[in-house]
Amino acid sequence: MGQPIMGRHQSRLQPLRSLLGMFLVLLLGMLAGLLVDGGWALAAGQSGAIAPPAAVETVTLHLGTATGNLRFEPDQLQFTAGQRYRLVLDNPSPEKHYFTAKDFADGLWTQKVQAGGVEVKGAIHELELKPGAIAEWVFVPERPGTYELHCSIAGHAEAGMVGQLVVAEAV
Ligand SMILES: [Cu+2]
Repeated sequence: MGQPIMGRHQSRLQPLRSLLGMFLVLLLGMLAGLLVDGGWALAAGQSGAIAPPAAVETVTLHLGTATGNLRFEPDQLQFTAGQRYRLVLDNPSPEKHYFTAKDFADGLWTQKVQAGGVEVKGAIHELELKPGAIAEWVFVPERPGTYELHCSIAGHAEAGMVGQLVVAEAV
């Protein structure tokens, strides 16, 4: 009596298992899709060259604060030469600010800058961010050193809107 019942149970479980398997495959596919949309596509750049997702490190910098403080948060960023970065700049403050770091920008290779649906390519020395703006800058620092960063709006650097960008030697 017992054997046929077990057999029936097994055959009922079989389709369930393959359904579970399909779900797993779907989930994995979705995760892979997310990875491609997130890091991989950004790393691919204009040439279409595919770089592995791990090659891009995201760093976030706030220009000003929501309460109107004139400072960068954080006020020091660390990079390593030869590593690809996606620097996400945003302005949570009620006024316009600049990311100005000419020497830093001279010593790197910019892949692209993206903001407000517009993608800019080529050399970048300064970025202006209006209140609420977000920009993404993908680049590779090439020259180790310590570089100064400031906001070039009159009075802002003097009020403390300065920072340091440190590029360490390639490992
Ligand atoms: Cu400013």
